[in-house]
Amino acid sequence: MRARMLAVGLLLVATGVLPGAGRAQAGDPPRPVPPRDVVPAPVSVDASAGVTYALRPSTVIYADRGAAGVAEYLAALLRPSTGYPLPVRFAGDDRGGIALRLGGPAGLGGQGYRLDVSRPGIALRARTPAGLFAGVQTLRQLLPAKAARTTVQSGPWVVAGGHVLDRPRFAYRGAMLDVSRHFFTVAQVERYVDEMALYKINYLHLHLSDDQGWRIAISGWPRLTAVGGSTEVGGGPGGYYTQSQYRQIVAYAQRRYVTVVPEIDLPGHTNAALASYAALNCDGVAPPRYTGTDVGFSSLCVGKELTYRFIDDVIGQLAALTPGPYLHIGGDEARSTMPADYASFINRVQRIVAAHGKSVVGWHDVVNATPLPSTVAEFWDTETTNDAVAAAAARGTKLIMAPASRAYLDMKYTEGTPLGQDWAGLIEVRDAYGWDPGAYLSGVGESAVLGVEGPLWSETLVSTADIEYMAFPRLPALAELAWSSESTHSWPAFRLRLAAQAPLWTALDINYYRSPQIPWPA
Ligand code: TNX
Repeated sequence: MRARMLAVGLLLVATGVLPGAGRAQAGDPPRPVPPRDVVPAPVSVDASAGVTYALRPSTVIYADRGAAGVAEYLAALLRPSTGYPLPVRFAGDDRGGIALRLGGPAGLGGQGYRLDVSRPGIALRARTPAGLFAGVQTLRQLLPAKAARTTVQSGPWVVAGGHVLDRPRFAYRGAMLDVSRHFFTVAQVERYVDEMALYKINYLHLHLSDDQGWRIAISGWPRLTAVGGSTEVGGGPGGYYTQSQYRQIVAYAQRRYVTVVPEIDLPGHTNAALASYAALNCDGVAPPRYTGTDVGFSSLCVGKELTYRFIDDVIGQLAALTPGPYLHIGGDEARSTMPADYASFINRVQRIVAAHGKSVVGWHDVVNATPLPSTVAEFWDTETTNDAVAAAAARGTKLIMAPASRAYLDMKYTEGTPLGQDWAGLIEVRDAYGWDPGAYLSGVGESAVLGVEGPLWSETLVSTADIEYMAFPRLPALAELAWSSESTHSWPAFRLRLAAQAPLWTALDINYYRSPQIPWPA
Protein backbone atom coordinates (compact mmCIF):
# COMPACT_ATOMS: atom_id res chain seq x y z
CA MET A 1 0.00 0.00 0.00
CA ARG A 2 2.76 2.38 1.02
CA ALA A 3 4.74 1.46 -2.08
CA ARG A 4 1.73 2.14 -4.27
CA MET A 5 1.09 5.52 -2.67
CA LEU A 6 4.73 6.37 -3.15
CA ALA A 7 4.53 5.38 -6.81
CA VAL A 8 1.43 7.50 -7.35
CA GLY A 9 3.11 10.37 -5.53
CA LEU A 10 6.20 10.12 -7.69
CA LEU A 11 4.06 10.03 -10.80
CA LEU A 12 2.21 13.15 -9.70
CA VAL A 13 5.48 14.86 -8.95
CA ALA A 14 7.00 13.78 -12.27
CA THR A 15 3.99 15.03 -14.23
CA GLY A 16 3.97 18.27 -12.28
CA VAL A 17 0.49 17.72 -10.87
CA LEU A 18 1.73 18.27 -7.35
CA PRO A 19 2.90 21.79 -6.53
CA GLY A 20 6.32 22.38 -5.10
CA ALA A 21 7.43 19.12 -6.63
CA GLY A 22 11.03 20.14 -6.07
CA ARG A 23 10.79 20.12 -2.28
CA ALA A 24 11.89 16.85 -0.77
CA GLN A 25 10.31 14.79 1.98
CA ALA A 26 12.53 14.27 5.00
CA GLY A 27 15.02 11.53 4.20
CA ASP A 28 14.60 11.68 0.42
CA PRO A 29 17.48 12.99 -1.65
CA PRO A 30 16.68 16.67 -2.23
CA ARG A 31 15.11 17.34 -5.60
CA PRO A 32 15.88 20.65 -7.24
CA VAL A 33 13.15 23.18 -8.01
CA PRO A 34 11.88 22.52 -11.55
CA PRO A 35 12.77 25.47 -13.83
CA ARG A 36 9.11 25.72 -14.91
CA ASP A 37 8.15 26.86 -11.39
CA VAL A 38 9.49 30.40 -11.91
CA VAL A 39 7.14 33.38 -11.32
CA PRO A 40 6.68 35.43 -13.48
CA ALA A 41 6.66 32.76 -16.21
CA PRO A 42 9.66 33.19 -18.52
CA VAL A 43 9.32 33.37 -22.30
CA SER A 44 10.78 29.88 -22.61
CA VAL A 45 12.05 27.20 -20.25
CA ASP A 46 13.80 24.02 -21.35
CA ALA A 47 14.66 21.60 -18.56
CA SER A 48 17.70 19.37 -19.08
CA ALA A 49 16.55 16.05 -17.68
CA GLY A 50 18.94 14.55 -15.17
CA VAL A 51 21.35 17.50 -15.26
CA THR A 52 22.07 19.47 -12.10
CA TYR A 53 24.55 22.04 -10.88
CA ALA A 54 25.53 22.36 -7.23
CA LEU A 55 27.12 25.28 -5.42
CA ARG A 56 30.26 24.24 -3.57
CA PRO A 57 32.41 25.86 -0.88
CA SER A 58 34.85 26.77 -3.66
CA THR A 59 32.29 28.26 -6.04
CA VAL A 60 33.33 31.56 -7.62
CA ILE A 61 31.06 34.22 -9.09
CA TYR A 62 32.69 35.48 -12.29
CA ALA A 63 31.50 38.80 -13.63
CA ASP A 64 32.21 41.51 -16.14
CA ARG A 65 33.21 44.80 -14.47
CA GLY A 66 29.91 46.33 -15.54
CA ALA A 67 28.07 43.58 -13.65
CA ALA A 68 29.99 44.05 -10.40
CA GLY A 69 26.98 45.43 -8.54
CA VAL A 70 24.70 42.55 -9.52
CA ALA A 71 27.41 40.00 -8.77
CA GLU A 72 27.98 41.42 -5.29
CA TYR A 73 24.23 41.51 -4.71
CA LEU A 74 23.99 37.81 -5.60
CA ALA A 75 26.97 36.92 -3.43
CA ALA A 76 25.53 38.88 -0.50
CA LEU A 77 22.26 36.96 -0.81
CA LEU A 78 23.88 33.54 -0.83
CA ARG A 79 26.81 33.90 1.58
CA PRO A 80 24.76 33.93 4.82
CA SER A 81 22.74 30.79 4.06
CA THR A 82 25.43 28.70 2.35
CA GLY A 83 28.27 29.87 4.56
CA TYR A 84 30.44 29.80 1.42
CA PRO A 85 32.81 32.68 0.64
CA LEU A 86 31.52 33.04 -2.96
CA PRO A 87 34.17 35.52 -4.09
CA VAL A 88 33.37 37.78 -7.04
CA ARG A 89 36.16 37.71 -9.66
CA PHE A 90 36.62 39.72 -12.81
CA ALA A 91 39.15 37.32 -14.40
CA GLY A 92 38.98 33.60 -15.00
CA ASP A 93 37.34 31.26 -17.43
CA ASP A 94 33.89 30.82 -15.80
CA ARG A 95 34.30 27.07 -15.36
CA GLY A 96 32.65 25.58 -12.33
CA GLY A 97 31.20 28.88 -11.23
CA ILE A 98 28.35 31.26 -11.76
CA ALA A 99 29.15 33.67 -14.58
CA LEU A 100 27.38 37.01 -15.02
CA ARG A 101 28.22 38.28 -18.50
CA LEU A 102 27.08 41.40 -20.33
CA GLY A 103 26.20 40.81 -23.97
CA GLY A 104 23.94 38.54 -25.93
CA PRO A 105 21.53 38.83 -28.81
CA ALA A 106 19.57 42.05 -29.44
CA GLY A 107 16.41 40.00 -28.95
CA LEU A 108 17.01 40.02 -25.19
CA GLY A 109 16.23 43.74 -25.15
CA GLY A 110 17.18 46.00 -22.27
CA GLN A 111 15.68 43.88 -19.49
CA GLY A 112 15.84 40.32 -20.80
CA TYR A 113 18.34 37.60 -19.94
CA ARG A 114 19.38 34.08 -20.75
CA LEU A 115 20.15 31.60 -17.97
CA ASP A 116 21.93 28.32 -18.72
CA VAL A 117 22.37 25.81 -15.92
CA SER A 118 24.60 22.87 -16.79
CA ARG A 119 26.76 20.45 -14.82
CA PRO A 120 29.94 22.52 -15.12
CA GLY A 121 28.40 25.85 -14.23
CA ILE A 122 25.76 28.53 -14.44
CA ALA A 123 25.92 31.15 -17.18
CA LEU A 124 23.75 34.23 -17.01
CA ARG A 125 23.82 36.65 -19.93
CA ALA A 126 22.06 39.96 -20.51
CA ARG A 127 22.71 43.13 -22.47
CA THR A 128 22.38 45.31 -19.36
CA PRO A 129 22.92 45.00 -15.60
CA ALA A 130 19.11 45.32 -15.22
CA GLY A 131 18.73 42.19 -17.35
CA LEU A 132 21.31 40.34 -15.25
CA PHE A 133 19.46 41.43 -12.12
CA ALA A 134 16.23 39.97 -13.52
CA GLY A 135 18.09 36.73 -14.27
CA VAL A 136 19.44 36.62 -10.72
CA GLN A 137 15.84 36.74 -9.45
CA THR A 138 15.08 33.67 -11.56
CA LEU A 139 18.16 31.93 -10.18
CA ARG A 140 17.05 32.75 -6.60
CA GLN A 141 13.79 30.93 -7.27
CA LEU A 142 15.61 27.89 -8.68
CA LEU A 143 17.81 27.48 -5.62
CA PRO A 144 16.49 25.58 -2.60
CA ALA A 145 14.22 27.95 -0.64
CA LYS A 146 16.49 27.80 2.39
CA ALA A 147 19.11 29.70 0.35
CA ALA A 148 17.01 32.78 1.14
CA ARG A 149 17.54 32.40 4.87
CA THR A 150 19.96 34.68 6.68
CA THR A 151 21.63 32.05 8.87
CA VAL A 152 23.85 29.15 7.78
CA GLN A 153 21.87 26.17 6.47
CA SER A 154 23.08 22.76 5.42
CA GLY A 155 23.28 22.05 1.68
CA PRO A 156 23.33 20.60 -0.83
CA TRP A 157 22.68 23.64 -3.03
CA VAL A 158 21.41 21.96 -6.14
CA VAL A 159 19.96 23.78 -9.16
CA ALA A 160 18.12 21.87 -11.90
CA GLY A 161 19.78 21.99 -15.31
CA GLY A 162 18.09 23.83 -18.14
CA HIS A 163 17.86 26.92 -20.26
CA VAL A 164 15.68 29.94 -19.57
CA LEU A 165 15.17 32.68 -22.14
CA ASP A 166 13.27 35.66 -20.90
CA ARG A 167 12.24 39.27 -21.48
CA PRO A 168 9.34 41.38 -20.20
CA ARG A 169 6.06 42.10 -21.93
CA PHE A 170 5.73 45.60 -20.41
CA ALA A 171 8.49 48.09 -19.56
CA TYR A 172 6.68 49.45 -16.49
CA ARG A 173 5.94 46.96 -13.72
CA GLY A 174 4.93 48.86 -10.63
CA ALA A 175 3.90 48.59 -7.03
CA MET A 176 2.49 51.58 -5.14
CA LEU A 177 2.81 51.95 -1.39
CA ASP A 178 0.65 54.51 0.44
CA VAL A 179 2.90 55.85 3.21
CA SER A 180 0.46 58.69 3.91
CA ARG A 181 -2.60 57.01 5.41
CA HIS A 182 -0.19 55.12 7.63
CA PHE A 183 3.48 55.94 7.74
CA PHE A 184 6.04 53.22 7.06
CA THR A 185 9.72 53.54 7.96
CA VAL A 186 12.66 53.45 5.55
CA ALA A 187 13.37 49.86 6.62
CA GLN A 188 9.76 48.84 5.96
CA VAL A 189 9.82 50.41 2.51
CA GLU A 190 13.16 48.75 1.73
CA ARG A 191 11.76 45.37 2.69
CA TYR A 192 8.88 45.90 0.28
CA VAL A 193 11.38 46.86 -2.44
CA ASP A 194 13.17 43.55 -1.90
CA GLU A 195 9.88 41.68 -2.17
CA MET A 196 8.95 43.52 -5.38
CA ALA A 197 12.34 42.91 -6.93
CA LEU A 198 12.00 39.15 -6.43
CA TYR A 199 9.10 39.28 -8.90
CA LYS A 200 10.84 41.61 -11.39
CA ILE A 201 8.81 44.68 -10.48
CA ASN A 202 10.88 47.69 -11.48
CA TYR A 203 8.96 50.79 -10.29
CA LEU A 204 8.11 51.78 -6.72
CA HIS A 205 5.40 54.45 -6.67
CA LEU A 206 5.43 56.13 -3.25
CA HIS A 207 2.21 57.93 -2.33
CA LEU A 208 3.91 60.62 -0.23
CA SER A 209 1.04 62.95 0.58
CA ASP A 210 -2.67 62.82 1.24
CA ASP A 211 -5.27 64.27 3.56
CA GLN A 212 -3.94 62.27 6.49
CA GLY A 213 -0.22 62.91 6.21
CA TRP A 214 2.60 64.73 4.41
CA ARG A 215 5.67 62.47 4.38
CA ILE A 216 8.59 64.27 2.73
CA ALA A 217 10.59 67.20 4.13
CA ILE A 218 10.58 70.24 1.82
CA SER A 219 13.07 73.05 2.52
CA GLY A 220 11.37 76.36 3.19
CA TRP A 221 8.09 74.67 4.20
CA PRO A 222 8.87 73.15 7.61
CA ARG A 223 5.26 72.96 8.79
CA LEU A 224 4.47 70.42 6.05
CA THR A 225 6.24 67.79 8.11
CA ALA A 226 5.95 69.37 11.59
CA VAL A 227 2.18 69.66 11.27
CA GLY A 228 1.21 67.70 8.15
CA GLY A 229 3.51 64.81 9.02
CA SER A 230 2.22 64.41 12.56
CA THR A 231 -0.98 62.52 11.74
CA GLU A 232 -2.18 59.30 10.20
CA VAL A 233 -5.44 57.39 9.93
CA GLY A 234 -6.75 56.50 13.36
CA GLY A 235 -4.72 59.14 15.20
CA GLY A 236 -1.29 57.47 15.32
CA PRO A 237 1.91 59.51 15.38
CA GLY A 238 2.52 59.64 11.62
CA GLY A 239 6.06 60.42 10.52
CA TYR A 240 7.99 61.63 7.49
CA TYR A 241 11.20 61.10 5.55
CA THR A 242 13.98 63.64 5.71
CA GLN A 243 15.43 64.31 2.27
CA SER A 244 18.41 62.17 3.18
CA GLN A 245 16.12 59.28 4.18
CA TYR A 246 14.25 59.65 0.91
CA ARG A 247 17.58 59.53 -0.94
CA GLN A 248 18.38 56.36 1.00
CA ILE A 249 15.18 54.70 -0.25
CA VAL A 250 15.92 55.84 -3.80
CA ALA A 251 19.48 54.48 -3.65
CA TYR A 252 18.37 51.18 -2.10
CA ALA A 253 15.78 50.76 -4.82
CA GLN A 254 18.28 51.74 -7.51
CA ARG A 255 20.63 48.96 -6.43
CA ARG A 256 17.71 46.61 -7.09
CA TYR A 257 16.92 48.17 -10.47
CA VAL A 258 13.75 49.66 -9.03
CA THR A 259 12.96 53.27 -9.98
CA VAL A 260 11.12 55.40 -7.43
CA VAL A 261 8.11 57.41 -8.66
CA PRO A 262 7.22 59.90 -5.91
CA GLU A 263 3.63 61.11 -5.76
CA ILE A 264 2.38 64.41 -4.39
CA ASP A 265 -1.38 64.13 -4.79
CA LEU A 266 -2.85 67.39 -6.19
CA PRO A 267 -5.12 69.38 -6.09
CA GLY A 268 -7.34 67.15 -3.90
CA HIS A 269 -6.11 64.80 -1.16
CA THR A 270 -4.27 67.81 0.29
CA ASN A 271 -5.71 68.34 3.76
CA ALA A 272 -2.34 67.70 5.43
CA ALA A 273 -0.75 70.56 3.42
CA LEU A 274 -3.77 72.83 3.90
CA ALA A 275 -3.69 72.21 7.66
CA SER A 276 0.01 73.09 7.71
CA TYR A 277 -0.24 76.48 5.96
CA ALA A 278 -3.34 78.65 6.35
CA ALA A 279 -2.18 80.75 3.36
CA LEU A 280 -2.66 77.81 1.00
CA ASN A 281 -6.41 77.92 1.68
CA CYS A 282 -8.71 80.17 -0.39
CA ASP A 283 -10.20 81.59 2.83
CA GLY A 284 -6.85 81.84 4.59
CA VAL A 285 -8.02 79.52 7.36
CA ALA A 286 -6.21 76.25 8.03
CA PRO A 287 -8.57 73.27 8.43
CA PRO A 288 -8.02 70.86 11.32
CA ARG A 289 -5.74 67.92 10.73
CA TYR A 290 -7.56 64.84 9.47
CA THR A 291 -7.29 61.21 10.57
CA GLY A 292 -10.43 59.70 8.99
CA THR A 293 -10.76 57.82 5.72
CA ASP A 294 -13.10 59.93 3.57
CA VAL A 295 -11.83 61.07 0.18
CA GLY A 296 -12.58 64.03 -2.08
CA PHE A 297 -13.18 66.85 0.41
CA SER A 298 -9.97 68.89 0.18
CA SER A 299 -8.51 71.09 -2.55
CA LEU A 300 -5.61 73.47 -2.93
CA CYS A 301 -6.68 76.98 -3.84
CA VAL A 302 -6.29 76.84 -7.62
CA GLY A 303 -6.75 80.63 -8.02
CA LYS A 304 -3.88 81.65 -5.73
CA GLU A 305 -0.36 82.30 -7.06
CA LEU A 306 1.07 81.03 -3.76
CA THR A 307 -0.30 77.59 -4.67
CA TYR A 308 1.98 77.44 -7.70
CA ARG A 309 5.03 78.77 -5.85
CA PHE A 310 4.39 76.02 -3.29
CA ILE A 311 4.05 73.37 -5.99
CA ASP A 312 7.15 74.63 -7.79
CA ASP A 313 9.19 74.29 -4.59
CA VAL A 314 7.86 70.81 -3.86
CA ILE A 315 8.21 69.52 -7.42
CA GLY A 316 11.61 71.16 -7.87
CA GLN A 317 13.04 69.56 -4.72
CA LEU A 318 11.51 66.17 -5.47
CA ALA A 319 12.84 66.30 -9.03
CA ALA A 320 16.32 66.99 -7.70
CA LEU A 321 16.07 64.05 -5.27
CA THR A 322 14.66 61.61 -7.84
CA PRO A 323 16.82 60.15 -10.61
CA GLY A 324 13.88 58.45 -12.34
CA PRO A 325 11.99 60.11 -15.18
CA TYR A 326 8.56 60.37 -13.54
CA LEU A 327 6.87 62.51 -10.93
CA HIS A 328 3.31 61.48 -10.02
CA ILE A 329 0.98 64.44 -9.42
CA GLY A 330 -2.07 62.45 -8.32
CA GLY A 331 -5.07 64.30 -9.75
CA ASP A 332 -7.68 61.77 -8.55
CA GLU A 333 -10.98 62.40 -6.88
CA ALA A 334 -10.68 66.19 -6.96
CA ARG A 335 -14.36 66.45 -6.16
CA SER A 336 -14.00 69.85 -4.52
CA THR A 337 -12.47 71.45 -7.62
CA MET A 338 -14.64 72.68 -10.54
CA PRO A 339 -13.90 70.82 -13.82
CA ALA A 340 -12.59 73.91 -15.64
CA ASP A 341 -10.38 74.84 -12.67
CA TYR A 342 -9.17 71.26 -12.49
CA ALA A 343 -8.11 71.25 -16.15
CA SER A 344 -6.22 74.53 -16.00
CA PHE A 345 -4.61 73.52 -12.70
CA ILE A 346 -3.38 70.17 -14.08
CA ASN A 347 -2.14 71.84 -17.26
CA ARG A 348 -0.13 74.34 -15.23
CA VAL A 349 1.30 71.65 -12.95
CA GLN A 350 2.33 69.64 -16.01
CA ARG A 351 4.37 72.64 -17.17
CA ILE A 352 6.00 72.93 -13.73
CA VAL A 353 6.99 69.25 -13.81
CA ALA A 354 8.34 69.61 -17.35
CA ALA A 355 10.34 72.70 -16.33
CA HIS A 356 12.08 70.51 -13.74
CA GLY A 357 12.96 67.95 -16.39
CA LYS A 358 10.47 65.21 -15.49
CA SER A 359 7.45 63.53 -17.05
CA VAL A 360 4.08 63.49 -15.33
CA VAL A 361 2.24 60.42 -14.19
CA GLY A 362 -1.28 61.16 -12.98
CA TRP A 363 -4.30 59.11 -12.03
CA HIS A 364 -6.43 58.75 -15.15
CA ASP A 365 -8.61 61.71 -14.15
CA VAL A 366 -5.85 63.89 -15.65
CA VAL A 367 -7.08 63.03 -19.17
CA ASN A 368 -9.79 65.62 -18.41
CA ALA A 369 -7.05 68.24 -18.72
CA THR A 370 -4.78 68.35 -21.80
CA PRO A 371 -2.08 65.71 -21.25
CA LEU A 372 1.35 66.60 -22.59
CA PRO A 373 2.74 63.97 -24.99
CA SER A 374 5.00 62.74 -22.17
CA THR A 375 2.21 62.48 -19.57
CA VAL A 376 1.25 58.95 -18.48
CA ALA A 377 -2.22 58.22 -17.11
CA GLU A 378 -2.73 55.57 -14.44
CA PHE A 379 -6.10 53.87 -14.92
CA TRP A 380 -7.80 53.00 -11.63
CA ASP A 381 -11.51 52.73 -12.42
CA THR A 382 -13.63 49.63 -11.82
CA GLU A 383 -15.25 49.76 -15.28
CA THR A 384 -13.73 48.36 -18.46
CA THR A 385 -15.09 51.23 -20.56
CA ASN A 386 -13.91 54.82 -20.19
CA ASP A 387 -14.40 56.98 -23.25
CA ALA A 388 -12.21 59.85 -22.07
CA VAL A 389 -9.30 57.51 -21.30
CA ALA A 390 -9.75 55.65 -24.59
CA ALA A 391 -9.79 58.96 -26.50
CA ALA A 392 -6.62 60.10 -24.73
CA ALA A 393 -4.96 56.77 -25.52
CA ALA A 394 -5.95 57.20 -29.17
CA ARG A 395 -4.22 60.59 -29.11
CA GLY A 396 -1.06 59.00 -27.75
CA THR A 397 -1.35 59.09 -23.95
CA LYS A 398 0.31 55.99 -22.50
CA LEU A 399 -1.45 54.11 -19.71
CA ILE A 400 -0.43 52.30 -16.57
CA MET A 401 -3.11 49.74 -15.81
CA ALA A 402 -4.20 49.57 -12.16
CA PRO A 403 -7.91 48.77 -12.39
CA ALA A 404 -9.23 48.93 -8.84
CA SER A 405 -11.33 45.77 -9.13
CA ARG A 406 -8.27 43.71 -10.20
CA ALA A 407 -5.08 45.44 -9.12
CA TYR A 408 -5.93 47.23 -5.86
CA LEU A 409 -3.99 45.30 -3.29
CA ASP A 410 -5.95 46.93 -0.46
CA MET A 411 -9.20 45.25 -1.50
CA LYS A 412 -10.24 42.33 0.68
CA TYR A 413 -9.74 38.82 -0.73
CA THR A 414 -13.05 37.62 0.70
CA GLU A 415 -15.68 39.05 3.02
CA GLY A 416 -13.76 37.52 5.90
CA THR A 417 -10.45 39.25 5.19
CA PRO A 418 -9.60 41.14 8.40
CA LEU A 419 -7.82 44.01 6.58
CA GLY A 420 -8.61 46.16 3.58
CA GLN A 421 -11.62 47.71 1.91
CA ASP A 422 -14.24 46.42 -0.54
CA TRP A 423 -15.53 49.42 -2.48
CA ALA A 424 -14.03 48.04 -5.71
CA GLY A 425 -15.08 44.47 -4.92
CA LEU A 426 -13.45 41.42 -3.40
CA ILE A 427 -10.25 40.34 -5.17
CA GLU A 428 -9.25 36.71 -4.74
CA VAL A 429 -6.01 35.54 -6.34
CA ARG A 430 -7.81 34.33 -9.43
CA ASP A 431 -9.42 37.76 -9.92
CA ALA A 432 -6.07 39.50 -9.54
CA TYR A 433 -4.56 37.19 -12.16
CA GLY A 434 -7.53 36.78 -14.51
CA TRP A 435 -7.34 39.80 -16.82
CA ASP A 436 -5.25 40.99 -19.73
CA PRO A 437 -3.68 44.45 -19.27
CA GLY A 438 -3.25 44.74 -23.03
CA ALA A 439 -6.95 44.19 -23.78
CA TYR A 440 -8.76 45.26 -20.62
CA LEU A 441 -10.10 48.68 -21.58
CA SER A 442 -12.52 48.94 -24.51
CA GLY A 443 -10.83 50.56 -27.45
CA VAL A 444 -7.37 50.56 -25.86
CA GLY A 445 -4.83 48.26 -27.47
CA GLU A 446 -1.63 46.86 -26.01
CA SER A 447 0.54 49.49 -27.72
CA ALA A 448 -1.06 52.19 -25.52
CA VAL A 449 -0.14 50.30 -22.34
CA LEU A 450 3.14 51.18 -20.68
CA GLY A 451 2.60 48.67 -17.92
CA VAL A 452 0.78 47.45 -14.84
CA GLU A 453 0.77 48.57 -11.22
CA GLY A 454 -0.57 47.20 -7.96
CA PRO A 455 -1.53 50.07 -5.60
CA LEU A 456 -1.52 49.30 -1.88
CA TRP A 457 -3.54 51.94 -0.04
CA SER A 458 -2.94 51.86 3.69
CA GLU A 459 -6.07 53.11 5.45
CA THR A 460 -6.33 49.73 7.23
CA LEU A 461 -2.67 48.67 7.19
CA VAL A 462 -0.28 49.44 10.02
CA SER A 463 2.55 46.90 9.90
CA THR A 464 4.87 45.01 7.57
CA ALA A 465 2.83 41.89 8.27
CA ASP A 466 -0.28 43.76 7.06
CA ILE A 467 1.46 44.96 3.88
CA GLU A 468 2.64 41.44 3.11
CA TYR A 469 -0.71 39.83 3.82
CA MET A 470 -2.40 42.03 1.21
CA ALA A 471 0.44 41.90 -1.34
CA PHE A 472 1.10 38.16 -1.15
CA PRO A 473 0.11 36.37 -3.24
CA ARG A 474 -1.57 39.05 -5.38
CA LEU A 475 1.53 41.12 -6.10
CA PRO A 476 3.30 38.13 -7.75
CA ALA A 477 0.10 37.58 -9.79
CA LEU A 478 0.19 41.17 -11.06
CA ALA A 479 3.92 40.91 -11.63
CA GLU A 480 3.27 37.95 -13.89
CA LEU A 481 0.66 39.92 -15.89
CA ALA A 482 3.20 42.71 -16.28
CA TRP A 483 6.22 40.58 -17.17
CA SER A 484 5.04 37.40 -18.88
CA SER A 485 3.79 37.21 -22.43
CA GLU A 486 0.06 36.70 -22.89
CA SER A 487 0.80 33.29 -24.45
CA THR A 488 1.94 31.95 -21.05
CA HIS A 489 -1.32 32.98 -19.35
CA SER A 490 -2.93 29.95 -17.72
CA TRP A 491 -4.66 29.83 -14.37
CA PRO A 492 -4.19 26.06 -13.90
CA ALA A 493 -0.45 26.39 -14.47
CA PHE A 494 -0.10 29.65 -12.55
CA ARG A 495 -1.72 28.34 -9.38
CA LEU A 496 0.81 25.48 -9.28
CA ARG A 497 3.77 27.79 -9.88
CA LEU A 498 2.44 30.20 -7.26
CA ALA A 499 2.05 27.38 -4.74
CA ALA A 500 5.67 26.45 -5.34
CA GLN A 501 6.74 29.95 -4.20
CA ALA A 502 5.47 29.39 -0.67
CA PRO A 503 8.66 27.78 0.73
CA LEU A 504 10.56 30.86 -0.44
CA TRP A 505 8.10 33.17 1.35
CA THR A 506 8.43 31.06 4.47
CA ALA A 507 12.22 31.30 4.26
CA LEU A 508 11.93 35.09 3.85
CA ASP A 509 9.37 35.36 6.70
CA ILE A 510 6.81 36.87 4.33
CA ASN A 511 3.32 36.85 5.80
CA TYR A 512 0.96 35.67 3.05
CA TYR A 513 -2.73 34.94 2.60
CA ARG A 514 -3.24 31.21 2.26
CA SER A 515 -5.85 31.46 -0.45
CA PRO A 516 -7.95 28.29 -0.76
CA GLN A 517 -7.64 28.71 -4.54
CA ILE A 518 -3.95 27.74 -4.40
CA PRO A 519 -2.74 24.18 -3.65
CA TRP A 520 -0.11 25.22 -1.12
CA PRO A 521 2.44 22.57 -0.16
CA ALA A 522 1.74 20.99 3.22
C1 TNX B 1 -9.30 55.41 -3.92
S1 TNX B 1 -8.54 55.38 -6.67
C2 TNX B 1 -8.23 56.28 -3.88
C3 TNX B 1 -7.47 56.40 -2.64
C4 TNX B 1 -7.97 55.47 -1.57
C5 TNX B 1 -8.36 54.15 -2.18
C6 TNX B 1 -8.77 53.12 -1.18
C7 TNX B 1 -7.62 56.54 -6.18
C8 TNX B 1 -6.70 57.04 -7.15
N1 TNX B 1 -7.72 56.98 -4.92
O1 TNX B 1 -7.48 57.73 -2.18
O2 TNX B 1 -6.96 55.28 -0.65
O3 TNX B 1 -9.41 54.38 -3.07
O4 TNX B 1 -9.02 51.90 -1.80
